[in-house]
Amino acid sequence: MTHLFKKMGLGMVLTSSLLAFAMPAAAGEEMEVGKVGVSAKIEGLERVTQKLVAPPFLPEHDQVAKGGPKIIEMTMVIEEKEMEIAPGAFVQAMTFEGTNPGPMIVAHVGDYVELTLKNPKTNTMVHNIDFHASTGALGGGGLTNVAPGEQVVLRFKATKAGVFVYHCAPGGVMIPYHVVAGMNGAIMILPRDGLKDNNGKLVTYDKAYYIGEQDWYLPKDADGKFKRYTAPALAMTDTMEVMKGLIPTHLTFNGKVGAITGENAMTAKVGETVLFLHSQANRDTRIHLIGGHGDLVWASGSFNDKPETNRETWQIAGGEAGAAIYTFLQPGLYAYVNHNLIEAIMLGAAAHVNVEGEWNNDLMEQVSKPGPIK
Ligand SMILES: [Cu+2]
Repeated sequence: MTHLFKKMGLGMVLTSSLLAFAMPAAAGEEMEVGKVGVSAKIEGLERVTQKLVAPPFLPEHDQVAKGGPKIIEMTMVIEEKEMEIAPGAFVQAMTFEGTNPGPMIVAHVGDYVELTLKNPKTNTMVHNIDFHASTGALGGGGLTNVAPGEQVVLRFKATKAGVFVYHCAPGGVMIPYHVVAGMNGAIMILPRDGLKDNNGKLVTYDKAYYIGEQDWYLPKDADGKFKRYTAPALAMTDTMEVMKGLIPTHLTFNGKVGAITGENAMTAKVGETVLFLHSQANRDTRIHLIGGHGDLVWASGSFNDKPETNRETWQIAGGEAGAAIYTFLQPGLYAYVNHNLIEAIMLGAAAHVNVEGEWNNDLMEQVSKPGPIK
């Protein structure tokens, strides 16, 4: 890594301690766990390849598992890229599969998730992945450090049902830096027999959406304009100064202010049940569907626990993903927001759902149009 930083003229900028953080030990150097090998338990299990898709969509999946546990294989390519997160606001983003958030992965309890993680040599940094859904070795982070030009394969057993964050965690200050550069996503581990409502009854959804909320910390120049950089390492010192203030300059749902609005708004029909999955890898949030409710809410994301019912707003802790189900009863435009409304409207944490169908006057009616006070 040192030569990479030098190549970018950073030898003078980075302190030696920062460089030490930037250079985690290679996988396997530090711990005597997770050695390459074949576990007898997985022999004979069916292997399926999951084709990952860009959020807010989910990969094809069964809500109730068919057959026994499987090995679910997928590949993620790490992409360092410049992204415009709001008009004129550019970041040196670090991503799984080129999107913020990274793609949603779906498996069932008992399945094995087998990820091939590729860090192309065109990248400049060491990356890895910490799955909050997994057990051991820093969530897999200790076994997946890959330098540019390397790939690694990690397999873990899905033992806990729920929605969980995954994120890059390559050591020291690189952990928050990579996470707030966009390098996070989520995985949903469904119970084999599907989701259950508060009475233990099977509940299914007609469609599902994944919203990844991201806090960004963009440095400004002397004129108050957002600064633009040419590499993640070059943006680091300035960005960390903003990060230390803990107040983001932007909050996005799926990588760009307004990403899930207009033509890209979520859609539903009256009578349809929609599962909303929401992750925030770094910072607390609170989700509200303006004009609707959370019929069933797993704010912590744990499907082992009974969902709460009829919530108006649900809090999702930083480093956690949550789930909510709502059956739409009225047509029209719904706003799906972080209900700190300053964060929603002024920083960007808002999305839209367009719902088609017939209006129900019993639920709401404009009895008389706005007019002069009588
Ligand atoms: Cu990374």
